[in-house]
Amino acid sequence: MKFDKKKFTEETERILRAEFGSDLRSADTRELYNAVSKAVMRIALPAAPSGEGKRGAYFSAEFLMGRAIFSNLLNLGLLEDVQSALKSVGESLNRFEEVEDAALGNGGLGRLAACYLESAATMDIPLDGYGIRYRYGLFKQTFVDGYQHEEGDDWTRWGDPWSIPVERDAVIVEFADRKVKAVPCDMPIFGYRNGVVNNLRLWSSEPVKPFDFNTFNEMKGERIAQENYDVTKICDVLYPNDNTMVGKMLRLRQQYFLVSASLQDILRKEKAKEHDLRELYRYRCFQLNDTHPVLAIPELLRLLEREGLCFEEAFEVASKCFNFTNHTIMAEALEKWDALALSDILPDVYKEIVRCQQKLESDGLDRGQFYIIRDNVVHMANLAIFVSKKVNGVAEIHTEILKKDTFANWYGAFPEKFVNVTNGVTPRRWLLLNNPKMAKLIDSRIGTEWHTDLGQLEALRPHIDGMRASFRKIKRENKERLAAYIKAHEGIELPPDFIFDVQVKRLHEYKRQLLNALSILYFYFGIKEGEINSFPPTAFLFGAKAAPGYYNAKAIIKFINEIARLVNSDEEVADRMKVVFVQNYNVSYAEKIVCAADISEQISMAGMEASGTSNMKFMLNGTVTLGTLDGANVEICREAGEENEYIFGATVEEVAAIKRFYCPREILEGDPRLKRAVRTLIDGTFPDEKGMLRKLYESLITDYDADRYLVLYDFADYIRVKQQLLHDYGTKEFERKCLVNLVSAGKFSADRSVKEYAQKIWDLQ
Ligand code: 26Q
Repeated sequence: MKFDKKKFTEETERILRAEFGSDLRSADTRELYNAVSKAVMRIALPAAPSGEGKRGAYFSAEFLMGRAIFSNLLNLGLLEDVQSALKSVGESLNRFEEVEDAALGNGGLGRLAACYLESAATMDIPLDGYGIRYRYGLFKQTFVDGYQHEEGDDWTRWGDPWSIPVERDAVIVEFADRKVKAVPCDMPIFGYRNGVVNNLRLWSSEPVKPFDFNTFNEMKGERIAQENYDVTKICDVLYPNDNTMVGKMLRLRQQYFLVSASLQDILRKEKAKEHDLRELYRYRCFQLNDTHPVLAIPELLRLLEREGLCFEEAFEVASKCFNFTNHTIMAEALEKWDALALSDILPDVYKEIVRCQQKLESDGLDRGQFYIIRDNVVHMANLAIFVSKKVNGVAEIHTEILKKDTFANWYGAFPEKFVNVTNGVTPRRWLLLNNPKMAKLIDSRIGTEWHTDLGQLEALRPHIDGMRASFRKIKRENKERLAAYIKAHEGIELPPDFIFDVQVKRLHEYKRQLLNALSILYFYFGIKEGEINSFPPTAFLFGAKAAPGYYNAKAIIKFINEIARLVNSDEEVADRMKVVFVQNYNVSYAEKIVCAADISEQISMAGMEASGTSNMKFMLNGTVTLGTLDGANVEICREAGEENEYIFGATVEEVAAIKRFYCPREILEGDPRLKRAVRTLIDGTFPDEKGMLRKLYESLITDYDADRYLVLYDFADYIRVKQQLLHDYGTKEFERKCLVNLVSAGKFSADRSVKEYAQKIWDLQ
């Protein structure tokens, strides 16, 4: 893109004057942010939208976009130009680090959607996102006395200069008890330096009727306010659950609102082009991002029948348009709805679901094994599998578990539906943007084609030894930068020459942050008791949000914060250990952390983590994995060689057998120091006025199904491998491992993933 510095500065000044009455000298950060972003939008947006051909739609309740400004500038090729233009007027892009993240997602599934949109635009694949424009994104987290506190996330506090409201495309969404207006707001998705602009369309809810002044004057104002409130409430807030299901009716309304608005919008456009809706599959395909948007299936049936198709015809179209991605094997995260509640709120949609159930029966599928509705519960995953053309898992091991276990019956009946597409991450945000010096180092050795063809990193292999010194220096600088940020935001000092051992992800028992926490106490007591004499200086870093209603997850946060306080205030270990749990871990924090880590902790119980995607981000930045053979870790090992990772713990095959005779108490009795660490949950070492830590203890030792996730079972092996890793750190061999990880990361580009979707599933291009 040709950049005219003078024009850009003039445009920025014009916007400052017209919208804020300020100028470049007097503008505050918010004003400058808006003016710069809008000036860029004017340069970057094409005059006409992209044209013909089949398009894919990614339906997702979550898009965890993060901050737009830096990645948009990078992709438009304007990052350096805008930086220098601002510099010449005494300003800096760094000021925009204060800008809020768009956190319209919880974790992996939402971030994956964001990476896929960016990669699709970069790969010139016609894919648009459809989601909800939550008024408040994922809550902001602080710690008070070590407990998590949540606050609303007003992510548009400074406006949203990267979005365009499109009032003319508004549609009406009908529930049994009320109608709602859905108004779209479009976020352009810029491909990396290729001129492609795809779209993310996010819907907001508004009252249908414009404000009625007469009724208001007749003193019914209160009632109107109430009605408007109910309606707009649909998009108020993102549900902060990750991998657990809570059957909230408002969530049902959110989901229907999203899919009904999106499908009406799409059908309207197809009709305007005079396309025959019986052939919709020639023009459109829909990816269902987990069970959350699966109501799209009965909604499409309903809409097509309204257009004159019979059920059989509509079903045929739907079964060629829809595909379904599963992101979890946990039963509690698969959406289910109470049939009565659903038929109350969405009677016509429910009727379509009933017809799908009838079709399933008339197709001769055994009612005992195959059902969409059973005991008055609607199983959205089953509906998705029955109707979709393809069903995919997100890593090889995960897809195998789906086929053998979770959906074994469906796989038996429809083997051709099941495919794997291993997740990926966009190398633009997760290397070029977050680690520019490393990117430059790579450029200097192999050029820049790897930016859009990550497999080319392989060409670095012969350069590994020659890059070690520069790699070390860059990693060190990234650690200094992170340490300064943590000092400023958490008030804790981390010496950059410490090993940075990092676990960042949502807080969930299956992810086993508790295993990591207990290992820290174990090392700490070992040092204090004089049993561990040499321990390399290590900083243990955590970042995680717990769902506000997830009691044990919150207890684990409290536990780790108490461990941090104990360790960090103990002079005796100050030169060997630090522990920090950063507050409000989000995409922007991740960008700073991922490039500064020495160890990537991926320690879920085998079989539980569908893929993981931070594992890929760390790998791409030259970090070894300390992990189990779970999710994409398996493929990371295959790509980099298992000898370059630190693998421990029970395998999926072993887990089931272990659980049959498992007794966590026996393990404690066999390891006094582990016992001491576990007993800190109940022995008064830490304040526990709410009894949270005691509950954690019970979940590990005394509950029925105690230690469900084999924390204690895997403990000894974890310690063994972690000690080996800490011992290896700093050697030539270890640095080689880091670089082998980086050069082997090619497979984990989201570019590869979206191309696989386009070929195996969407039949695009
Ligand atoms: C469901 C019903 C009601 C309320 C909430 C939910 C809900 C919300 C979010 C269920 C699941 C999620 C999110 C799941 C998720 O993020 N899964 C992760 O997806 C990643 C991308 O595929 C994988 O890498 C992770 O392994 C997986 O945990």
